[in-house]
Amino acid sequence: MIGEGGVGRRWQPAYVALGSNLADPAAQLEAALLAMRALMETRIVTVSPFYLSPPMGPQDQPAYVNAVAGLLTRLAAPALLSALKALERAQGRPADAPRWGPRVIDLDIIALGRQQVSQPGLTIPHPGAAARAFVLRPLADIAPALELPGMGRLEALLAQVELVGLERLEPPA
Ligand code: A4P
Ligand code: MG
Repeated sequence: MIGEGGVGRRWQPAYVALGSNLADPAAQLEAALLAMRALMETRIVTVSPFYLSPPMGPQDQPAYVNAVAGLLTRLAAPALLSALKALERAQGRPADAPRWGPRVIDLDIIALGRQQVSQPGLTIPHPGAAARAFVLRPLADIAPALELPGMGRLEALLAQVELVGLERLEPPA
């Protein structure tokens, strides 16, 4: 049941993919994680290592730093999406940035509990997740036994993507 403000009663696991390729990408991910820690009705439980990954889409843009955060949230899917979009804007991402173009921060909901959501502006699991090594690899670091509803088990999905070019970054000392 969804209460006022999109807050559901039950805590659900959620996985959020983070990506940046502008203005010190690793620092952008750290800033987004800090902001996510302050989200209402939401706790960050775990964060994957950061990965450097070659750009998917237009190649004339810098490499990305990607990671996945594991959360527990009581927010319903639309409320979680608007909270994450607000964080993107607060971090300086223009609302009309080109698709697949460079960005200071991109926050995508990969999964929310066992939900399958398909509505204008929101699809869960994220439709791109199954084909993206820069999502699957960090996700497997924090949730190796996960199954993405309608897509399959993470282990099987991971076996089908090209991992070459993905470089795990050492955490800062
Ligand atoms: N949207 C629908 N479902 C979701 C969801 N599950 N989570 C809608 C988040 N958003 C969702 O997203 C466009 C719209 O998707 C949102 O308004 C939301 O309503 P966006 O983040 O505003 O735009 P975008 O990111 O430019 O488009 P898109 O299609 O989400 O791009 P991607 O898939 O995020 O790709 N290469 C590497 N190596 N690493 C990257 O992280 N990222 C991109 C962007 C391109 N190349 C990359 C990477
Ligand atoms: Mg996105």
